[in-house]
Amino acid sequence: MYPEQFRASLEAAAAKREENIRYEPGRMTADEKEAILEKYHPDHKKDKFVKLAVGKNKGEPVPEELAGMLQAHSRLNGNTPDLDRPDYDTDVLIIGGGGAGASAAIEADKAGARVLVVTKLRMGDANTMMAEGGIQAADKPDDSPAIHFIDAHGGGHFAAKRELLSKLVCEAPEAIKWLSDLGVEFDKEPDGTMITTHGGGTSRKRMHAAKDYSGAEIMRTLRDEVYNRGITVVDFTAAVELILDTDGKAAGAVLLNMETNELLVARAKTVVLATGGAGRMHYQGFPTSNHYGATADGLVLGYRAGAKLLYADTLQYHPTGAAYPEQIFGALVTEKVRSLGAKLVNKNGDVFVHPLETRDVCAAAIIRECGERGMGVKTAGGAGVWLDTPMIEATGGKGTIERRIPAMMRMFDKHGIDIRVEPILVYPTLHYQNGGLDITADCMTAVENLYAAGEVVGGIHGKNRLMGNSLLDIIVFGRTAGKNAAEKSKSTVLSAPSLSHVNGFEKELDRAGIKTELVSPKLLPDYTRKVNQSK
Ligand code: MEZ
Repeated sequence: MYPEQFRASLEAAAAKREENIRYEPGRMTADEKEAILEKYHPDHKKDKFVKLAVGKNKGEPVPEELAGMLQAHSRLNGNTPDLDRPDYDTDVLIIGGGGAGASAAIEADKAGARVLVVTKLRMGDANTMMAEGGIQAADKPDDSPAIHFIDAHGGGHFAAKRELLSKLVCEAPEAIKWLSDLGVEFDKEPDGTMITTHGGGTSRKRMHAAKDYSGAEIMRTLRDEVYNRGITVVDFTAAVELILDTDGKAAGAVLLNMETNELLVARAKTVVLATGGAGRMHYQGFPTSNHYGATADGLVLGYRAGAKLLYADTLQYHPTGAAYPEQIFGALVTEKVRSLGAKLVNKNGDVFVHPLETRDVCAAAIIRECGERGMGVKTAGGAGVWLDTPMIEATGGKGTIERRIPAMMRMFDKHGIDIRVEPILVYPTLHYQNGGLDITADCMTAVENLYAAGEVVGGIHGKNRLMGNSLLDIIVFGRTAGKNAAEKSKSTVLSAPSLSHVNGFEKELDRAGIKTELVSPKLLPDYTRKVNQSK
């Protein structure tokens, strides 16, 4: 039930619904897209970025909040545990318990390696679990990996590392089969063929989904497989520094037991960073669709150890985060809602953008509508536009919402809003880190024996990712990282373990004149209310 203040606008949207259903909004030209991004997309707010003063990407801009973490002090604060007496000794250490970490663990275990997964929350507490709308793969007769490549490359502003994107799209059909064989229940027609839909920027219907909880279904299956294989998982244990050997190869990590604050040492022949994204950094004050632990930890660990970043200045703001009610502010409203026919309309009920423009363009259009144009619906937290969900029932038939997006229906129903009859108020929410650690196609970073997979990686999607290509990349690159880390561990002979890179980084901060009290990695967001101490 919406409050009275929205009534006139809701009535305007309802009055124009029939006309809006018939109306086909045009797509923007390339020039129009560039112009709207430049003016309204948060990535283009130059004053919100600072140039790094240390490390491999010195001189390059990153969000100011990220710069704070990349140029902060080590949590060890000179407190070095005894590296020669490890608490864990393994072949492959996997840091992160989301979809990429789980995929890597399964493949490394299959390859015969001893595997240890550490995760700062619980296995599966990850952005994978929060993904809703689906996973892309070109496995229908009218589609091909080449067409998938063209869609994703264009959507990412032709900035993707071609070898990474090519691997992503070519291995996508096999990734779907792997997941299906493991037990993921994808939506199917009665004859068993996969149901596929469009996402923003796709020229073919290649989104495979498990209703609107695709990520949860995938994570459930991967987590079961990890446990069924008997892989060792240590929950509530964060990595706070990587350990290198004296030759500079990755050789393990210093861990922090999040419950006891005890420091532990894990020795490993190879390490896979699968720490996920950064939504809880709340760049530029945006709300986020991300899980509680998404705090850019992997970027910090990798950067301090000498890995390179790629496109760390590009973030994805999902166009449709919930803008009302406040209890779910920023929560993901899946793009599948638009794939099924809902259009975006302003406070007067007018369609102002094609609903399946790429995410960056769509988000910029909403920001413009609510800002400069003054056509947003005012809320306590700012403004939003309507995502006209009743259009789905009107075009797809009664019952489509309950059948295809039941989680959305439930999320709003809890707050007295029936999305079958009333639209949803939305505004962009911080959703994905396009940039991250630079890797080769075998998932190795610039640090030998340090692999990376999943959202911590940059360059697979260029400067903007299409829907459903992230659930895909955690599988494709997670599996590759696991296989390669296991293989490499067989021939790896480590020299003495060392944290000298941590001391070296501290000296670099000092030489650059950086004065900060911040320590990193952040590990968890801080939502404590800051009270004015002088009162
Ligand atoms: O890939 C994503 O980010 C995704 C599937 C999100 C969504 O809108 O459902």
